[in-house]
Parts: sequence; structure tokens; C-alpha cells
Amino acid sequence: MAYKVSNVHALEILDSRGRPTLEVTLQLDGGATGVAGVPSGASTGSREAVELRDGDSKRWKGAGVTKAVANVNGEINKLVAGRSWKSLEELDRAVIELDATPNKSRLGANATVGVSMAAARAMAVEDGQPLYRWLATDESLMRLPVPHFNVVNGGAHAQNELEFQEFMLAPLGAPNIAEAVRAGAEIYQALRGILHAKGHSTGLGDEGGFAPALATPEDVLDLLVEAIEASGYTPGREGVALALDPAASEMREPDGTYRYSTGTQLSTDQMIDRYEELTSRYPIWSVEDGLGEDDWEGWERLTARLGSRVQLVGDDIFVTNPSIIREAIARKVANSALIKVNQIGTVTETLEAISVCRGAGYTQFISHRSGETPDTFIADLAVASGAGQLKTGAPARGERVAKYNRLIGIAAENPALAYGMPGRR
Ligand code: 2PG
Ligand code: MG
Repeated sequence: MAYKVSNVHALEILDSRGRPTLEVTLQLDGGATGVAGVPSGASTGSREAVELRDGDSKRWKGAGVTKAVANVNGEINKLVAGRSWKSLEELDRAVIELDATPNKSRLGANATVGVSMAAARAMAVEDGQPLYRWLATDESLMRLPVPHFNVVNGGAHAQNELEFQEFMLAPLGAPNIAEAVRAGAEIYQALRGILHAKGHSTGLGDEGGFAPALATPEDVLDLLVEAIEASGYTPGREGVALALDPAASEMREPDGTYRYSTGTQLSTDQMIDRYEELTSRYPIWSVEDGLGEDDWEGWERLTARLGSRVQLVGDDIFVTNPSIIREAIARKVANSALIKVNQIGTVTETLEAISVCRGAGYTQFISHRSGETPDTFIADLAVASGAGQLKTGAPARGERVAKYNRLIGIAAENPALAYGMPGRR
């Protein structure tokens, strides 16, 4: 089966933060069309594939994406249109070659990932398959992921003092995705009530979580446990567990310490002690980016200390890059990788990163970006890969809810699909 592309083109549209991003449309000769909205991060890893921004201070303060749009409509269209492609991989590899840089800095990873996502969608339509089934390399692995609802936002995603970026609810023990979504949303509403009653702001951060003026992670974790119990759920792995993304690269100082905006400064080993204490005291099952992207030795010690009982997820440190993940596996750094399509810039390389993790027994955690569109590609990717976990913000705000709703739709189409982490049922 070959896919003949007739045209690919892009537009500069808005993302959920009101910043410009790309919408890419790819058409096949047979009439099938795929459209994709490109996500964009705020707390980015330094080795991510490059998001091409115009740098023209007269438009969007330099954040415009007309150059990336022009690369899709020009060079990339010229390469892919009018040709038959055997597979998405063949098309992605050709685009990577056309870019000819190690990090997609010439064409822009925002251009290449948009083309890749739109191509996958169009190819699935041509084959008459839903995207999740078309993306699956082994259908027996497919499952509905545990949604990780980011209900309190700090760090680069909010204007408060809270140093940790994300506090998530993970209904690991829910019987199915619909009940997991209900749990997340009920606890989110309960949390709003609790914050309000205690006189805290219920204003929202970039991912739809509350952004109260709380100072320490303990303050937030106490409220989360209270909200879980008040909603009639059990805190912990059998019920609703907690997950953190401190995004510690953002706290890293040039002298190698970690600084909280409250002034506290901790060494790597003090940070590790802190995670040991927090994960013993609270029902936290997963910690992402507990240390900075350049603190590989610290990560080795963190993994040796906590890796047998806590999921330790590499985001900024791995940037969905298969070669970096291979290096991490060899060095026993982390036991899980965050997976973001735009960090690496094509769907093919994203699938490769997932398979490298799987081969080494590292879990895979599919993720949105803090800047999103209503695009639901990652919900399908999570099901297709069988990763078992997806984080896509709070159970509120259209661009986040769209993904959770897509999972509910996929479950309804496939009543036999299992829910939860691989190994469960
Ligand atoms: C993260 C992400 C998504 P950003 O750090 O995991 O929640 O944030 O998209 O800003 O990098
Ligand atoms: Mg992260």
C-alpha cells in the first residue's frame, strides 16, 4: 500500500496560551485529509528538537511561526507532494533528511511534527482505520491509559510562588477510563471548594489546574489528599494516587544547587532526601524531572535510592530522544520516559523512543505540552502504544478535556480494551 500525497500546507493559528502555532493539513490523492495542531512547551529541555520562531520583534514579540509555515508550504510540500510513500516512516525520514540538521533547527520541529501528525491521520483515513489502531505496532498491546490530571500548577506554568510545576491525580485503581475521568473531575471540583473555603485563589494556570498562593509542596499535597477523601475515593495506588513534576531543571542554579523562590537552596542529595520523605509521607507513585537535565550523576543516585518503589520519569533530560534514552538505560538513570511528539519532531521517532523504553523495561508516559490546541493525537497515541499513562492537564479547559473525551470515545468503540498500566488485568 502506498500513500500518494497531493498537498501539504500550514497556517499560523493560536494555541491555548494565545501564542502562535501551526495547523498543518495534508491531503492524499485518494481524497483522505489529515489535520494537526502543533503543541508548544514552556519549560523546555535544552536538547529538544528546535521550535522555529520568526524572531521578528514587530510580530508576536518574535514568537511568530511564519518561517515554519513557509517551510511546510514550500520545501516540505515540494518534497512530499506528487510522490507515493510506502509508509509514514519513509515520509518522516525524507523530511528529516531534507532538514539535514541534528535537531530540526533548519525547517523547525514545529513544522516537521505537524506534517508527520497530519500525514499519520490522512494515512489512517485512507486505510479506513481509527488513528489509534493505525498507529499501533502490536494491537494486543493497546490499552486505555491512566489519565494524570494536573490539578495544581506552579513553576513556569503559573504566577505563584510554588516551585514544583505539576501536582497530578492518577486514578490508578479506577475500573475503567470513564470512571477515572469522573474521579479526576469530582476531585478537581472538591479541590476548588476546599481552596475557596480556605480563602485561596481558584484562578487557573496554563494547564487548567488551580494556581493558589501556596508555598510548599506539602501544603498542596495535604489539600489533594483532603480533596480525594472528601470525594469518597481512597488515596493510593488502589484508588487515586498522586504524581509530581517538579520540573527541576527550572530550579537549577549555575553552582549546581536547586533554588526555591522562597529562598531555600538545596544540594542534589538534599533534593533526593526530600523526594524520599515526600514519597514516604504521601501517596505519590511517580516523580518526573526530580533533578535537572544536566545532573546525570544525581539522577543515578536518585534512581538507586527510589527507583524500586517510585516511577522516576525523565522529561527535560531525555526529550523523547531515542539515543539519549539508550544512554540513560545504560547508566541506570530513571525508569520511565516522558513522551512528547514535538520534543523529537516526528511520529516515527516518537514510536522509536517508546519501543526503546519498552525493550529495556522503562515505562512510557505520553504527554501534552503546556501550550496546546484541541488536537487529540496524543490520546490515540497513548492507546496505540499501550503505554498505560497519559498526562494532558486538568479535567477542565477545552484543549485538555478534548483528549480525555477522546479516550472516553475510544473506550466506547472498544468495550474490551483494558484500562490502566500494562500488567494490570
Ligand atoms: C512538562 C510539560 C507538560 P511544558 O514539563 O512536562 O506538562 O510542560 O510543555 O511547558 O514543557
Ligand atoms: Mg515535565
